[in-house]
Amino acid sequence: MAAPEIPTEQWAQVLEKTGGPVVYKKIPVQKPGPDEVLINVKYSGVCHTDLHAVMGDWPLSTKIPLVGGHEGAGVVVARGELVDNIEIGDHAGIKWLNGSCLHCTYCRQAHEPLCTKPLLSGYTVDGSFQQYAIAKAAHVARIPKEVSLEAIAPVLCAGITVYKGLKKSHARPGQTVAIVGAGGGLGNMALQYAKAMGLHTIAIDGGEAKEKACKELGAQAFVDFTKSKDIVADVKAASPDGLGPHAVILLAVSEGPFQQAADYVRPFGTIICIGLPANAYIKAPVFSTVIKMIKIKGSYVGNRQDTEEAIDFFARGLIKCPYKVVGLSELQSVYDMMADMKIVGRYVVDTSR
Ligand code: 8ID
Ligand code: ZN
Repeated sequence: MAAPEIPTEQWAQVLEKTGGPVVYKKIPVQKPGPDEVLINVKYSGVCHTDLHAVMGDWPLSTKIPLVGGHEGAGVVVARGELVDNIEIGDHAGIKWLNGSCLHCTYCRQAHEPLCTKPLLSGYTVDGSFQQYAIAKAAHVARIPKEVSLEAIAPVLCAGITVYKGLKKSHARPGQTVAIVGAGGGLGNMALQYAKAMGLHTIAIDGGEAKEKACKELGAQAFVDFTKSKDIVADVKAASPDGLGPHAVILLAVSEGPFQQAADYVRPFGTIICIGLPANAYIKAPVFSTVIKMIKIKGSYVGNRQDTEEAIDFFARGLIKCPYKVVGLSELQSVYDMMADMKIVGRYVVDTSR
């Protein structure tokens, strides 16, 4: 295949100071290093993590200036001289873990998200809110050509993360999982992955638009946290035998649910913490945690195998989540809606406009 023409300049959204706003401007196109690929990003999902990066509300600093974005789907247009396992023209994805050392004790055991020297897309290295982005070849997601690039973009973080979290919950087909923050980007994906894995779901979020979306995505029950007078009782009541869900997947960007889940998860159940509200703490009563034998775990994105599996579920047509496409130039307005909790599902930006 003839080498594609690569411009020297491109459009990007740049965070020039923590707190924002992001600035839509032209910046140079970088050249890939020996073990890297250059991806012509066509579409990128907007994850709440990108907003955390803008706000600087986590105890981990970002690079500045920063090009955000870590759900970028596109086409490989250049590769370094050491790269021999992905071709120019292949479809590929930029995910949160842009690269890892592949050498530390965690990488050696395939716990790559725990790498001691990780490169994080759109956080410690520039990400996918630009037309040409760089990633380590070992880590780029392989996307089958028949799959829509705009539809798969949100799988590259949201999909992988919730799929991994559901696996780590050890909930089995036929059991019930509560998805907290089900109306958001990760939440919508979690409802679809859970359904594909044969699980019943209780969706928890706020407002009629999110309720409608969650039910369309397969939620058996919806508990509205803005209306419920007793969330613990309502979630238990929504589980088939009233004992509570076998697992809880916490995706909300608020602290409350992280302090409530232990009260409604069923005995021997598992709580998976994924959402990352700023300055928040998890709380559980020692007595009932012990005698109910509850497990509380953190779950952080997924490794390369989880990535392959999450994409495979999508490619088989099992994951259909609604998303809205806007131009990359409109990214700041997406952040504004996200900060107001107004987004149902995911926004995807089209880098051509
Ligand atoms: O690897 C990881 N652990 C990982 C990967 C990707 C994202 C973690 N995250 C984190 C993000 O940084 C963010 O903190 O997961 C969180 C959710 O990301 P998102 O799904 O992209 O955010 P969103 O689309 O804004 O959805 C959040 C939903 O939570 C609901 C909101 O209404 C919204 O729909 N919510 C809130 I805020 N408070 C709630 C509550 N008390 C609630 N839902 C139920 N109960
Ligand atoms: Zn993300």
